[in-house]
Amino acid sequence: MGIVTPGFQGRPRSGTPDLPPGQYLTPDFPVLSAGPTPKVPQDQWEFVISTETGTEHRWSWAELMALPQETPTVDIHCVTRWSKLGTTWRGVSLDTLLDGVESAADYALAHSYGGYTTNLPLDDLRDGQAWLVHTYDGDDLPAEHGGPARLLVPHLYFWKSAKWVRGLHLTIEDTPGFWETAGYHDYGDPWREQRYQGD
Ligand SMILES: Nc1nc2c(c(=O)[nH]1)N[C@H]1C(S)=C(S)[C@@H](COP(=O)(O)O)O[C@H]1N2
Ligand SMILES: [Mo]
Repeated sequence: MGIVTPGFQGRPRSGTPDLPPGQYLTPDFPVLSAGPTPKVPQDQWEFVISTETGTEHRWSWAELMALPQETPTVDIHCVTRWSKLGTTWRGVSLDTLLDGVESAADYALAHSYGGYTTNLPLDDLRDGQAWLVHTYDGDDLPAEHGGPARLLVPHLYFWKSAKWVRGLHLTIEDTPGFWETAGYHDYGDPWREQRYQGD
């Protein structure tokens, strides 16, 4: 795009330009969990990326903390219509974790302690778009918000940000997760209001 038209806005106008269609702002931080909160001590915690060939890459808590850390400030959007702008987290970029993982896979199925799953295209976890976070607003991530660590993929609806995440399965074929199997959209772009299958 070489020409900038004065006043042109790529996104539909609404009261708040950072708010996707159909969303409202909340100052709170609601808790949305489909089951009980698993308690995972840091010394028993591990994160595993397994590839389509069965190769496994593992990180202990100490190994995760030894990796380069980032402090993203991002907007989050839940499919139940609340959005929260400017949330600050700390954790490791998925670029760092995927670096050195050899795979021909196009998809990732995130799975959590407690059994929750959610699927994403692998490309959506790359290029500074996703993190494995352990800190929210300067404090340890509270268990109800996914501590010890959760996925943070803010450009998709927040159900894609698996709490208590324990690993990623990299797969050639797309495999729907918990909410996707229940009728939620496979991809979940808030700016295109991809809430449910068929949106
Ligand atoms: N393991 C797990 N991750 C999950 C969920 C869940 O029920 N279990 N809920 C998802 C949904 S629908 C949302 S909106 C966010 C809520 O995160 P929060 O409770 O920190 O606001 O977590 C997502 N990740
Ligand atoms: Mo949600």
